[in-house]
Amino acid sequence: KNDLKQVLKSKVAAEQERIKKFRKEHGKFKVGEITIDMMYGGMRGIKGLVYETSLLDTNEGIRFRGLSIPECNEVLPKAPEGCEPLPEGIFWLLLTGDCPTEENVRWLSKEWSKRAKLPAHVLQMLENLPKDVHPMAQFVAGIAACSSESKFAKGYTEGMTKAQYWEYAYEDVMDLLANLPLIAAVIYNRFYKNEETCMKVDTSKDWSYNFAKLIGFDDPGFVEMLRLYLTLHCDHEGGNVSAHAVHLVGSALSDPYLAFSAGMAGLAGPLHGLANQEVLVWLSKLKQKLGESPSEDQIKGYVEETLKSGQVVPGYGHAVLRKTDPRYISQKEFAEKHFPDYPLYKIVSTLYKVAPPVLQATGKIQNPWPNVDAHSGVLMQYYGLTQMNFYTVFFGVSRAIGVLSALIWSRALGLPIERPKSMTTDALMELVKSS
Ligand code: AMX
Repeated sequence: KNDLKQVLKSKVAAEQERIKKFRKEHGKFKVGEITIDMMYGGMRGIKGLVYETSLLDTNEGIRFRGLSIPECNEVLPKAPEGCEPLPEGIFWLLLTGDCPTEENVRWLSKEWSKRAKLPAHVLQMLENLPKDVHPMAQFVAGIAACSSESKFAKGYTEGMTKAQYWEYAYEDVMDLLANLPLIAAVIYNRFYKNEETCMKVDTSKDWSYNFAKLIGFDDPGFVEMLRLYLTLHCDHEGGNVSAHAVHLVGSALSDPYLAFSAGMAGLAGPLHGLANQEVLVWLSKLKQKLGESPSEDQIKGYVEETLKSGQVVPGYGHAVLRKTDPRYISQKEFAEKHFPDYPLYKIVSTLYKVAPPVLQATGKIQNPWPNVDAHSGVLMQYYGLTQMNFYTVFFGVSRAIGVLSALIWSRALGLPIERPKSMTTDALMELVKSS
Protein backbone atom coordinates (compact mmCIF):
# COMPACT_ATOMS: atom_id res chain seq x y z
CA LYS A 1 0.00 0.00 0.00
CA ASN A 2 3.03 2.28 0.14
CA ASP A 3 4.06 1.70 -3.44
CA LEU A 4 2.95 4.94 -5.03
CA LYS A 5 2.95 3.59 -8.57
CA GLN A 6 0.52 0.82 -7.58
CA VAL A 7 -1.70 3.31 -5.77
CA LEU A 8 -1.71 5.45 -8.87
CA LYS A 9 -2.42 2.54 -11.15
CA SER A 10 -5.63 1.86 -9.28
CA LYS A 11 -6.73 5.49 -9.85
CA VAL A 12 -5.78 5.96 -13.49
CA ALA A 13 -8.30 3.60 -15.09
CA ALA A 14 -11.20 4.98 -13.03
CA GLU A 15 -10.27 8.55 -13.86
CA GLN A 16 -9.94 7.81 -17.57
CA GLU A 17 -13.40 6.27 -17.48
CA ARG A 18 -14.90 9.21 -15.55
CA ILE A 19 -13.53 11.72 -18.03
CA LYS A 20 -14.59 9.66 -21.03
CA LYS A 21 -18.14 9.61 -19.77
CA PHE A 22 -18.08 13.32 -18.91
CA ARG A 23 -16.81 14.24 -22.37
CA LYS A 24 -19.36 12.02 -24.05
CA GLU A 25 -22.19 13.72 -22.20
CA HIS A 26 -20.93 17.30 -22.09
CA GLY A 27 -18.18 17.58 -24.68
CA LYS A 28 -19.97 20.40 -26.50
CA PHE A 29 -20.74 22.45 -23.38
CA LYS A 30 -19.58 26.09 -23.78
CA VAL A 31 -17.12 27.09 -21.04
CA GLY A 32 -16.74 30.77 -21.89
CA GLU A 33 -16.16 33.47 -24.43
CA ILE A 34 -12.95 34.86 -25.76
CA THR A 35 -12.63 38.57 -26.40
CA ILE A 36 -10.00 40.45 -28.36
CA ASP A 37 -8.81 42.07 -25.12
CA MET A 38 -8.20 38.62 -23.63
CA MET A 39 -6.06 37.69 -26.63
CA TYR A 40 -3.89 40.80 -26.32
CA GLY A 41 -3.98 40.57 -22.53
CA GLY A 42 -1.92 37.48 -21.89
CA MET A 43 -4.96 35.18 -22.23
CA ARG A 44 -6.18 36.24 -18.74
CA GLY A 45 -9.53 34.68 -17.94
CA ILE A 46 -9.53 32.20 -20.81
CA LYS A 47 -10.37 28.78 -19.43
CA GLY A 48 -8.35 26.73 -21.86
CA LEU A 49 -6.38 24.11 -19.94
CA VAL A 50 -7.13 20.97 -17.96
CA TYR A 51 -4.82 20.64 -14.96
CA GLU A 52 -5.84 18.35 -12.13
CA THR A 53 -3.53 18.88 -9.18
CA SER A 54 -4.55 22.31 -7.91
CA LEU A 55 -7.05 25.10 -8.47
CA LEU A 56 -6.74 28.80 -7.67
CA ASP A 57 -9.59 30.81 -6.25
CA THR A 58 -9.13 34.54 -6.80
CA ASN A 59 -10.08 35.33 -3.21
CA GLU A 60 -9.15 32.26 -1.22
CA GLY A 61 -5.90 31.39 -2.98
CA ILE A 62 -4.68 27.98 -3.96
CA ARG A 63 -6.28 24.66 -3.08
CA PHE A 64 -4.28 21.47 -3.50
CA ARG A 65 -6.68 18.69 -4.50
CA GLY A 66 -9.36 20.65 -2.70
CA LEU A 67 -7.37 21.41 0.45
CA SER A 68 -6.46 24.98 1.41
CA ILE A 69 -2.99 25.82 2.72
CA PRO A 70 -4.02 25.88 6.41
CA GLU A 71 -5.77 22.52 5.88
CA CYS A 72 -2.63 21.05 4.26
CA ASN A 73 -0.44 22.38 7.07
CA GLU A 74 -2.77 20.68 9.50
CA VAL A 75 -3.25 17.26 7.92
CA LEU A 76 -0.01 16.49 6.08
CA PRO A 77 2.49 14.28 7.96
CA LYS A 78 5.43 15.90 9.72
CA ALA A 79 8.99 14.75 10.37
CA PRO A 80 9.39 12.81 13.67
CA GLU A 81 11.01 15.84 15.31
CA GLY A 82 9.15 18.55 13.36
CA CYS A 83 5.93 20.58 13.17
CA GLU A 84 5.95 21.63 9.50
CA PRO A 85 4.40 19.57 6.68
CA LEU A 86 6.75 17.45 4.61
CA PRO A 87 6.86 18.17 0.85
CA GLU A 88 6.76 14.41 0.26
CA GLY A 89 3.22 14.55 1.64
CA ILE A 90 2.02 17.18 -0.75
CA PHE A 91 3.49 15.21 -3.66
CA TRP A 92 1.50 12.17 -2.59
CA LEU A 93 -1.61 14.31 -2.23
CA LEU A 94 -1.23 16.03 -5.61
CA LEU A 95 -0.48 12.83 -7.44
CA THR A 96 -3.12 10.55 -5.92
CA GLY A 97 -5.72 12.99 -4.62
CA ASP A 98 -5.50 11.26 -1.22
CA CYS A 99 -3.96 12.60 1.95
CA PRO A 100 -0.99 10.34 2.73
CA THR A 101 -0.36 8.48 5.95
CA GLU A 102 2.89 8.87 7.86
CA GLU A 103 3.95 5.52 6.53
CA ASN A 104 3.32 6.63 2.92
CA VAL A 105 5.47 9.68 3.43
CA ARG A 106 8.34 7.78 5.07
CA TRP A 107 8.25 5.39 2.12
CA LEU A 108 8.53 8.32 -0.27
CA SER A 109 11.45 9.89 1.62
CA LYS A 110 13.29 6.59 1.42
CA GLU A 111 12.41 6.08 -2.23
CA TRP A 112 13.75 9.51 -3.23
CA SER A 113 16.91 9.12 -1.20
CA LYS A 114 17.53 5.72 -2.81
CA ARG A 115 17.10 7.17 -6.30
CA ALA A 116 19.41 10.16 -5.67
CA LYS A 117 22.36 9.64 -7.97
CA LEU A 118 23.51 12.38 -10.28
CA PRO A 119 25.01 11.21 -13.59
CA ALA A 120 28.75 11.97 -13.78
CA HIS A 121 28.42 13.97 -17.01
CA VAL A 122 25.90 16.33 -15.38
CA LEU A 123 28.29 17.03 -12.55
CA GLN A 124 31.09 17.59 -15.01
CA MET A 125 29.01 19.93 -17.13
CA LEU A 126 27.99 22.01 -14.10
CA GLU A 127 31.60 22.17 -12.99
CA ASN A 128 32.63 23.48 -16.39
CA LEU A 129 30.13 26.34 -16.49
CA PRO A 130 31.56 29.80 -15.86
CA LYS A 131 30.64 31.07 -12.43
CA ASP A 132 28.83 34.12 -13.72
CA VAL A 133 26.08 31.99 -15.27
CA HIS A 134 22.99 32.68 -13.12
CA PRO A 135 22.08 29.76 -10.81
CA MET A 136 18.72 29.40 -12.59
CA ALA A 137 20.43 29.06 -15.98
CA GLN A 138 22.72 26.42 -14.43
CA PHE A 139 19.69 24.69 -12.95
CA VAL A 140 17.95 24.59 -16.35
CA ALA A 141 21.09 23.20 -17.98
CA GLY A 142 21.62 20.57 -15.26
CA ILE A 143 18.04 19.33 -15.51
CA ALA A 144 18.08 19.18 -19.32
CA ALA A 145 21.38 17.27 -19.26
CA CYS A 146 19.77 14.58 -17.06
CA SER A 147 17.56 13.78 -20.05
CA SER A 148 20.23 11.23 -20.99
CA GLU A 149 18.75 9.08 -18.20
CA SER A 150 15.14 9.35 -19.35
CA LYS A 151 13.23 6.09 -19.22
CA PHE A 152 10.35 7.82 -21.00
CA ALA A 153 12.54 8.79 -23.99
CA LYS A 154 14.04 5.30 -24.11
CA GLY A 155 10.61 3.71 -23.84
CA TYR A 156 9.33 5.87 -26.68
CA THR A 157 12.21 4.83 -28.93
CA GLU A 158 11.61 1.22 -28.03
CA GLY A 159 7.92 1.45 -28.85
CA MET A 160 6.06 1.77 -25.53
CA THR A 161 2.31 1.96 -25.98
CA LYS A 162 0.26 5.07 -25.26
CA ALA A 163 -1.26 3.34 -22.23
CA GLN A 164 2.25 2.97 -20.79
CA TYR A 165 3.28 6.64 -21.17
CA TRP A 166 2.36 7.62 -17.64
CA GLU A 167 4.28 4.75 -16.05
CA TYR A 168 7.50 5.75 -17.79
CA ALA A 169 6.82 9.41 -16.99
CA TYR A 170 6.33 8.40 -13.34
CA GLU A 171 9.77 6.75 -13.22
CA ASP A 172 11.46 9.85 -14.65
CA VAL A 173 9.57 12.15 -12.30
CA MET A 174 10.62 10.12 -9.26
CA ASP A 175 14.27 10.09 -10.40
CA LEU A 176 14.16 13.80 -11.17
CA LEU A 177 12.66 14.73 -7.79
CA ALA A 178 15.30 12.59 -6.11
CA ASN A 179 18.08 14.38 -7.97
CA LEU A 180 16.91 18.00 -7.89
CA PRO A 181 18.42 18.72 -4.46
CA LEU A 182 21.72 17.31 -5.72
CA ILE A 183 21.70 19.53 -8.82
CA ALA A 184 20.79 22.55 -6.70
CA ALA A 185 23.47 21.72 -4.12
CA VAL A 186 26.22 21.32 -6.71
CA ILE A 187 25.34 24.76 -8.08
CA TYR A 188 25.16 26.34 -4.62
CA ASN A 189 28.38 24.85 -3.28
CA ARG A 190 30.39 25.75 -6.37
CA PHE A 191 28.89 29.18 -6.88
CA TYR A 192 29.12 30.48 -3.33
CA LYS A 193 31.57 28.29 -1.47
CA ASN A 194 33.91 27.08 -4.19
CA GLU A 195 33.45 23.62 -2.77
CA GLU A 196 32.75 20.21 -4.17
CA THR A 197 29.50 18.66 -2.98
CA CYS A 198 29.52 15.60 -0.80
CA MET A 199 26.79 13.64 -2.58
CA LYS A 200 25.87 11.41 0.36
CA VAL A 201 22.17 11.27 1.10
CA ASP A 202 20.90 9.79 4.37
CA THR A 203 18.23 7.21 3.48
CA SER A 204 16.73 7.45 6.97
CA LYS A 205 16.00 11.17 6.62
CA ASP A 206 13.51 13.25 4.66
CA TRP A 207 14.04 15.11 1.39
CA SER A 208 14.31 18.59 2.95
CA TYR A 209 16.70 17.45 5.68
CA ASN A 210 18.99 15.95 3.05
CA PHE A 211 18.72 19.02 0.83
CA ALA A 212 19.67 21.31 3.72
CA LYS A 213 22.59 19.04 4.63
CA LEU A 214 23.85 18.97 1.04
CA ILE A 215 24.25 22.76 1.08
CA GLY A 216 25.84 22.77 4.52
CA PHE A 217 22.87 23.77 6.71
CA ASP A 218 22.07 21.59 9.70
CA ASP A 219 20.24 24.06 11.91
CA PRO A 220 16.92 22.30 12.72
CA GLY A 221 15.14 25.65 12.34
CA PHE A 222 16.39 25.97 8.77
CA VAL A 223 15.33 22.40 7.99
CA GLU A 224 11.83 23.08 9.31
CA MET A 225 11.61 26.30 7.32
CA LEU A 226 12.71 24.44 4.19
CA ARG A 227 10.02 21.77 4.71
CA LEU A 228 7.37 24.48 4.83
CA TYR A 229 8.90 26.42 1.94
CA LEU A 230 9.12 23.37 -0.33
CA THR A 231 5.52 22.48 0.49
CA LEU A 232 4.11 25.97 -0.09
CA HIS A 233 5.70 26.65 -3.49
CA CYS A 234 4.75 23.32 -5.08
CA ASP A 235 1.87 24.22 -7.37
CA HIS A 236 -0.38 27.12 -8.41
CA GLU A 237 -2.76 25.61 -10.96
CA GLY A 238 -1.85 25.21 -14.64
CA GLY A 239 -1.79 28.58 -16.34
CA ASN A 240 1.22 30.22 -14.67
CA VAL A 241 4.34 30.40 -16.79
CA SER A 242 6.27 27.50 -15.23
CA ALA A 243 3.35 25.06 -15.04
CA HIS A 244 2.09 25.97 -18.46
CA ALA A 245 5.55 25.62 -20.03
CA VAL A 246 6.01 22.13 -18.55
CA HIS A 247 2.55 21.15 -19.74
CA LEU A 248 3.13 22.53 -23.25
CA VAL A 249 6.56 21.02 -23.80
CA GLY A 250 5.47 17.73 -22.24
CA SER A 251 2.55 17.59 -24.67
CA ALA A 252 5.05 17.16 -27.52
CA LEU A 253 6.17 14.02 -25.63
CA SER A 254 9.49 15.63 -24.82
CA ASP A 255 10.67 13.70 -21.78
CA PRO A 256 9.96 14.99 -18.23
CA TYR A 257 13.53 16.31 -17.85
CA LEU A 258 13.22 18.49 -20.95
CA ALA A 259 9.69 19.57 -20.11
CA PHE A 260 10.68 20.53 -16.57
CA SER A 261 13.78 22.43 -17.69
CA ALA A 262 11.51 24.50 -19.97
CA GLY A 263 9.33 25.32 -16.97
CA MET A 264 12.37 26.38 -14.97
CA ALA A 265 13.46 28.72 -17.77
CA GLY A 266 10.07 30.40 -17.30
CA LEU A 267 10.31 30.47 -13.51
CA ALA A 268 13.58 32.39 -13.94
CA GLY A 269 11.71 35.49 -15.18
CA PRO A 270 11.43 38.53 -12.85
CA LEU A 271 7.64 38.70 -13.20
CA HIS A 272 7.39 35.06 -12.09
CA GLY A 273 9.74 33.12 -9.80
CA LEU A 274 12.66 35.51 -9.91
CA ALA A 275 10.48 37.95 -7.97
CA ASN A 276 11.70 36.36 -4.71
CA GLN A 277 15.23 37.44 -5.59
CA GLU A 278 13.98 40.86 -6.73
CA VAL A 279 12.19 41.38 -3.40
CA LEU A 280 15.40 40.89 -1.48
CA VAL A 281 17.40 43.13 -3.79
CA TRP A 282 14.73 45.78 -3.34
CA LEU A 283 14.65 45.31 0.47
CA SER A 284 18.44 45.53 0.62
CA LYS A 285 18.36 48.87 -1.21
CA LEU A 286 15.64 50.02 1.18
CA LYS A 287 17.82 49.14 4.16
CA GLN A 288 20.84 50.81 2.60
CA LYS A 289 18.89 53.98 2.16
CA LEU A 290 16.81 54.03 5.34
CA GLY A 291 18.71 51.86 7.82
CA GLU A 292 17.69 48.70 9.70
CA SER A 293 14.62 50.16 11.43
CA PRO A 294 12.87 52.64 9.16
CA SER A 295 9.59 54.28 10.14
CA GLU A 296 6.23 53.53 8.52
CA ASP A 297 6.32 56.84 6.68
CA GLN A 298 9.80 56.21 5.33
CA ILE A 299 8.78 52.79 4.02
CA LYS A 300 5.66 54.25 2.42
CA GLY A 301 7.81 56.90 0.74
CA TYR A 302 10.12 54.19 -0.61
CA VAL A 303 7.17 52.37 -2.20
CA GLU A 304 5.98 55.61 -3.77
CA GLU A 305 9.44 56.34 -5.15
CA THR A 306 9.64 52.87 -6.69
CA LEU A 307 6.35 53.42 -8.48
CA LYS A 308 7.34 56.91 -9.58
CA SER A 309 10.51 55.59 -11.16
CA GLY A 310 8.37 53.27 -13.30
CA GLN A 311 9.41 50.05 -11.59
CA VAL A 312 7.20 47.35 -10.14
CA VAL A 313 7.05 46.76 -6.39
CA PRO A 314 8.30 43.17 -6.31
CA GLY A 315 6.29 40.67 -4.29
CA TYR A 316 3.03 42.59 -4.74
CA GLY A 317 0.29 41.95 -7.24
CA HIS A 318 -0.89 38.83 -9.03
CA ALA A 319 -2.33 37.87 -12.37
CA VAL A 320 -5.20 35.88 -10.81
CA LEU A 321 -5.26 36.33 -7.01
CA ARG A 322 -7.19 39.29 -5.61
CA LYS A 323 -6.41 38.94 -1.88
CA THR A 324 -3.32 38.37 0.23
CA ASP A 325 -1.69 35.15 -0.90
CA PRO A 326 -2.26 32.44 1.77
CA ARG A 327 1.30 31.27 1.05
CA TYR A 328 2.41 34.72 2.27
CA ILE A 329 0.30 34.32 5.41
CA SER A 330 1.70 30.89 6.13
CA GLN A 331 5.27 32.19 5.92
CA LYS A 332 4.31 35.18 8.05
CA GLU A 333 2.99 32.83 10.74
CA PHE A 334 6.25 30.90 10.65
CA ALA A 335 8.25 34.13 11.08
CA GLU A 336 5.95 35.30 13.87
CA LYS A 337 6.49 32.01 15.70
CA HIS A 338 10.27 31.77 15.26
CA PHE A 339 11.67 35.31 14.94
CA PRO A 340 9.08 38.03 15.63
CA ASP A 341 11.76 40.61 16.43
CA TYR A 342 14.00 40.10 13.39
CA PRO A 343 14.41 43.62 11.90
CA LEU A 344 13.93 42.50 8.29
CA TYR A 345 10.71 40.71 9.23
CA LYS A 346 9.52 43.93 10.84
CA ILE A 347 10.18 45.87 7.63
CA VAL A 348 8.25 43.25 5.64
CA SER A 349 5.36 43.46 8.09
CA THR A 350 5.27 47.24 7.88
CA LEU A 351 5.23 46.98 4.11
CA TYR A 352 2.15 44.78 4.37
CA LYS A 353 0.49 47.68 6.14
CA VAL A 354 1.63 50.59 4.00
CA ALA A 355 2.18 49.23 0.46
CA PRO A 356 -1.37 48.06 -0.47
CA PRO A 357 -3.02 51.52 -0.13
CA VAL A 358 -0.23 53.10 -2.21
CA LEU A 359 -0.59 50.46 -4.92
CA GLN A 360 -4.37 50.74 -4.79
CA ALA A 361 -4.17 54.49 -5.24
CA THR A 362 -2.60 54.06 -8.70
CA GLY A 363 -6.01 52.87 -9.84
CA LYS A 364 -4.59 50.39 -12.31
CA ILE A 365 -3.11 47.56 -10.22
CA GLN A 366 -5.66 44.76 -10.02
CA ASN A 367 -4.30 43.25 -6.82
CA PRO A 368 -2.47 45.46 -4.29
CA TRP A 369 -1.78 42.56 -1.91
CA PRO A 370 1.45 40.61 -1.34
CA ASN A 371 2.17 37.32 -3.11
CA VAL A 372 4.31 34.37 -2.01
CA ASP A 373 7.57 36.04 -3.03
CA ALA A 374 7.16 39.01 -0.70
CA HIS A 375 8.05 36.84 2.28
CA SER A 376 10.16 33.85 1.33
CA GLY A 377 13.52 35.64 1.12
CA VAL A 378 13.16 36.89 4.69
CA LEU A 379 12.93 33.32 5.98
CA MET A 380 16.09 32.41 4.08
CA GLN A 381 17.94 35.51 5.30
CA TYR A 382 17.12 34.81 8.93
CA TYR A 383 18.78 31.40 8.80
CA GLY A 384 21.86 32.76 7.06
CA LEU A 385 21.09 31.77 3.50
CA THR A 386 21.86 35.23 2.21
CA GLN A 387 22.68 34.52 -1.44
CA MET A 388 19.57 35.95 -3.00
CA ASN A 389 20.20 34.96 -6.58
CA PHE A 390 19.86 31.37 -5.44
CA TYR A 391 16.34 31.80 -4.06
CA THR A 392 14.52 30.95 -7.27
CA VAL A 393 16.32 27.60 -7.36
CA PHE A 394 14.56 26.67 -4.10
CA PHE A 395 11.30 27.77 -5.67
CA GLY A 396 12.09 25.54 -8.65
CA VAL A 397 12.87 22.47 -6.55
CA SER A 398 9.48 22.89 -4.90
CA ARG A 399 7.59 23.69 -8.11
CA ALA A 400 8.74 20.33 -9.49
CA ILE A 401 6.36 18.59 -7.07
CA GLY A 402 3.22 20.07 -8.60
CA VAL A 403 4.05 20.46 -12.26
CA LEU A 404 5.53 16.97 -12.52
CA SER A 405 2.54 15.36 -10.75
CA ALA A 406 0.39 17.15 -13.30
CA LEU A 407 2.62 15.93 -16.13
CA ILE A 408 2.13 12.30 -15.09
CA TRP A 409 -1.63 12.87 -15.16
CA SER A 410 -1.47 14.55 -18.56
CA ARG A 411 0.13 11.40 -19.95
CA ALA A 412 -2.26 9.16 -18.02
CA LEU A 413 -5.23 10.99 -19.48
CA GLY A 414 -3.76 10.85 -22.97
CA LEU A 415 -3.89 14.63 -23.45
CA PRO A 416 -2.79 15.52 -26.97
CA ILE A 417 -0.12 17.87 -28.22
CA GLU A 418 -1.13 21.43 -27.31
CA ARG A 419 -1.79 23.66 -30.28
CA PRO A 420 -4.06 26.68 -29.79
CA LYS A 421 -4.93 28.77 -32.82
CA SER A 422 -3.17 32.10 -33.18
CA MET A 423 -4.35 35.06 -35.23
CA THR A 424 -2.71 38.08 -36.85
CA THR A 425 -4.08 41.53 -36.07
CA ASP A 426 -5.20 41.82 -39.70
CA ALA A 427 -7.06 38.53 -39.47
CA LEU A 428 -8.73 39.66 -36.25
CA MET A 429 -9.77 42.95 -37.86
CA GLU A 430 -11.19 41.02 -40.76
CA LEU A 431 -13.11 38.82 -38.35
CA VAL A 432 -14.63 41.88 -36.65
CA LYS A 433 -15.53 43.45 -40.00
CA SER A 434 -17.23 40.37 -41.34
CA SER A 435 -19.30 39.73 -38.22
N1 AMX B 1 4.08 47.23 -8.81
C1 AMX B 1 3.89 48.18 -9.77
N2 AMX B 1 3.01 48.04 -10.77
C2 AMX B 1 2.28 46.92 -10.80
C3 AMX B 1 2.40 45.92 -9.82
C4 AMX B 1 3.37 46.10 -8.80
N3 AMX B 1 3.58 45.20 -7.86
N4 AMX B 1 1.54 44.91 -10.12
C5 AMX B 1 0.89 45.28 -11.25
N5 AMX B 1 1.34 46.48 -11.67
C6 AMX B 1 0.96 47.22 -12.87
C7 AMX B 1 1.27 46.39 -14.09
O1 AMX B 1 2.64 46.52 -14.45
C8 AMX B 1 0.31 46.98 -15.11
O2 AMX B 1 0.85 48.20 -15.54
P1 AMX B 1 0.70 48.70 -17.08
O3 AMX B 1 -0.78 48.69 -17.34
O4 AMX B 1 1.32 50.05 -17.06
O5 AMX B 1 1.43 47.69 -17.90
C9 AMX B 1 -0.92 47.28 -14.26
O6 AMX B 1 -0.45 47.39 -12.91
C10 AMX B 1 -1.99 46.21 -14.32
O7 AMX B 1 -1.42 44.97 -13.98
P2 AMX B 1 -2.26 43.80 -13.28
O8 AMX B 1 -3.37 43.44 -14.23
O9 AMX B 1 -2.60 44.21 -11.90
O10 AMX B 1 -1.19 42.64 -13.16
P3 AMX B 1 -0.71 41.59 -14.27
O11 AMX B 1 -1.65 40.44 -14.25
O12 AMX B 1 -0.44 42.26 -15.56
O13 AMX B 1 0.70 41.16 -13.65
C11 AMX B 1 2.23 40.52 -11.98
C12 AMX B 1 0.80 40.37 -12.52
C13 AMX B 1 2.45 39.53 -10.84
C14 AMX B 1 3.22 40.22 -13.11
C15 AMX B 1 2.41 41.98 -11.47
O14 AMX B 1 1.53 42.22 -10.40
C16 AMX B 1 3.82 42.32 -11.07
O15 AMX B 1 4.65 42.68 -11.92
N6 AMX B 1 4.17 42.16 -9.73
C17 AMX B 1 5.50 42.37 -9.26
C18 AMX B 1 6.36 41.15 -9.57
C19 AMX B 1 5.97 39.95 -8.74
O16 AMX B 1 5.84 40.05 -7.53
N7 AMX B 1 5.85 38.79 -9.37
C20 AMX B 1 5.59 37.52 -8.69
C21 AMX B 1 4.21 36.98 -8.91
C22 AMX B 1 4.03 35.62 -8.22
C23 AMX B 1 4.86 34.60 -8.90
O17 AMX B 1 4.60 34.25 -10.05
N8 AMX B 1 5.84 34.07 -8.26
